Amino acid sequence: MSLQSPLTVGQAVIKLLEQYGVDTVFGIPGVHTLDFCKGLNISDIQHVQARNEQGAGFMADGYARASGRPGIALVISGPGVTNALTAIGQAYADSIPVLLLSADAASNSLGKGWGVLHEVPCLTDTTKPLTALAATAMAPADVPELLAKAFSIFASERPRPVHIAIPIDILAMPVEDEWRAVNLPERATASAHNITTACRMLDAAKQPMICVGGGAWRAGEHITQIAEKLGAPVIASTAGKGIIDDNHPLSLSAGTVRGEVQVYLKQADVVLAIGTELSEVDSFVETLEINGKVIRVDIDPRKMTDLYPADLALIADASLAAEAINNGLTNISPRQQSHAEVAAIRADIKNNLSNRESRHCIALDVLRDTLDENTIVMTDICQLAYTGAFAFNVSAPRLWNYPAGYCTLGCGLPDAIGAKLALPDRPVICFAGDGGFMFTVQELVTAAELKLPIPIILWNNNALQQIQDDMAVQQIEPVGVLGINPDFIALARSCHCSAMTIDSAEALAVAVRDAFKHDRPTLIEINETDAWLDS
Ligand SMILES: Cc1ncc(C[n+]2csc(CCOP(=O)(O)OP(=O)(O)O)c2C)c(N)n1
Ligand SMILES: [Mg+2]
Repeated sequence: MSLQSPLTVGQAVIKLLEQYGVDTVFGIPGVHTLDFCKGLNISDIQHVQARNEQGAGFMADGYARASGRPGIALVISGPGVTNALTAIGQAYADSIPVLLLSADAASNSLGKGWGVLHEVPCLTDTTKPLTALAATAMAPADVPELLAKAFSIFASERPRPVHIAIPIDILAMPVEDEWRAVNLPERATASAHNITTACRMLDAAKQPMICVGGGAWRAGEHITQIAEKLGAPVIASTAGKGIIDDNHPLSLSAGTVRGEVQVYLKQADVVLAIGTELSEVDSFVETLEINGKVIRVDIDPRKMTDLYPADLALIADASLAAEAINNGLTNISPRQQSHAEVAAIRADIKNNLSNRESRHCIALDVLRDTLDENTIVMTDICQLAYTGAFAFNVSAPRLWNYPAGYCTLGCGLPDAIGAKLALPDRPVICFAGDGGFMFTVQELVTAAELKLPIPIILWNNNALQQIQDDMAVQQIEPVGVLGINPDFIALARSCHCSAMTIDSAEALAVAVRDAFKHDRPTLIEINETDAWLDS
């Protein structure tokens, strides 16, 4: 008999996470998570102390968004979960694999309303609508089974978040047997028959077009070859930006939002939509006008019959399907006019920029020239990011991360922290507006503590500008959009960061270059009305 006392469930969970390859968890501990903390003490997993669980959730999202590896948020029951839920909503909307691991009240109290600490009568009911799975472990043996389910969903299904809640009495129970990670299943591939049909339809098309979304992020090489074989222009969702290089002559970048691109899409006779919902958040119209036949490739069968019913439905992993389609397309002459049409649309977009968008472009051009090509951009929800979606070229997927799906303010900085921790050798930069930045500004302290060299481009227009603009369109006098701001420079410095205001293009380039050499984040404030942004 072993003299060593068995691990508690809380400790064994952490050891099992290690087996699944987890190296970092983001959270804030509480009296309910002490058994998890004991586990962290006997593991190599780094615990990152966020300053609010919403920040922890976004960091887990950013970690997963940048790397493709599941991000883990570890929180207390009740407020820990409800604070993190906004970030879980973001991961749900954009199909990002995030595990929300929480404590729960003691199992004998669940659902009874005794008023125990951090009580939510049924905690997983709060997370169910925003997760692929939300479940409470009611015995130690439930825990490895639920974790296996979580990692299996991440590996083989649409990778949406999972919430596992473990009551505090269960967390403290001994684990007598040894928990082992399971072998994870792979994603499905399409039938040979459907691949052949897709190839025939594309071969016969007079004006094929391709729409790519975040689900296709590993399929870039094959999609680029399909586009070249067909001479098919490619339109990306914001999540799909860079899957084919934005600089490619067939790329319309994440241009769905532009009228110029929407008009062009109407003309296609076959649209190959891969790993994309074609959702409203990318176009700002409820339903795009698509007159051609639609071939949809999606891992989620429920997408096939929604706003864009598929004429041909390939329920499959995007990379596997794209590879098979690419291999099936032989002896095709590419449509010749597409290059010139794409160039003309991109020129039109440039000529039709609003004054505000032109100001964004001046700064974005400096940033593009200054940043390494492999820099990961994590944006908050702000007008600078809306313009960047079609005007800031990236050459690979997941370099441009603008979480348009849930479109929640405050994601930028904590997402950048998560990305930097997932891929420490890669430069990571954050773009934020003055309004959104305030939602999670306290995470500056987290980034400073971790000595992360993240430049934060703060686009300051002293307004919730997008909403003020929306009000102006409807002739509504501004309501709640012009509140005062803090002194951002003083605020950042008080959070142990460097900070400066920019007054020229050269100063911006120098500030960004220097920021990557620092042992802390640098807040770089750009005032929208400054003269250097006049074109
Ligand atoms: C959590 C949340 N609350 C409210 C909104 C609505 N909203 C969308 S954009 C926006 C303005 C954001 O202001 P800022 O970050 O300064 O960016 P700007 O529009 O000025 O570029 C608001 C309030 C939202 N998207 N998310
Ligand atoms: Mg603003």
